[in-house]
Amino acid sequence: MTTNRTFTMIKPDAVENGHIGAILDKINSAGFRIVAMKMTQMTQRDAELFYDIHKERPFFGELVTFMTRGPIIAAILEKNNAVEDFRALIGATNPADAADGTIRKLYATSLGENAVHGSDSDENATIEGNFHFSGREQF
Ligand code: FUP
Repeated sequence: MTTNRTFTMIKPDAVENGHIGAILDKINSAGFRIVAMKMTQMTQRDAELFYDIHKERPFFGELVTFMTRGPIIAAILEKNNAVEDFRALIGATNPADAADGTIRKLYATSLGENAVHGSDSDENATIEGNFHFSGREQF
């Protein structure tokens, strides 16, 4: 398993608000190489599976509704220490707690609509990348 990759989504709020370009610029400027990228829209089933770990949480329904309401950018990123460095770049889950200069501080609107996803482990980076990019694509 590679340990120098992470998986991200630019979520529907950030796409709607016109932040794709600015967020990709932050990602590139921080030294991440974009290995694979696409614009797509998650189905309800996709979102339920992707966030299966949260299915018992009270916000699950809202999370699925939000993540399916418009297109997202899904991407696999490469850099040394990718998972940890990307989590630092995006900031805390709640933008109110995110450090200055982080992507969520700059572009997220709320805890529920927080602009970007970043994998929380090497294992999940692989699972989530495979979820969005089929084995037919080579990268
Ligand atoms: P993160 O790893 O920072 O993306 O955060 P989590 O995996 O804990 O949560 C996934 C998504 O669920 C968040 F991006 C937003 C949503 N969420 C809520 O809406 N309310 C909460 O209390 C926690 C998470």
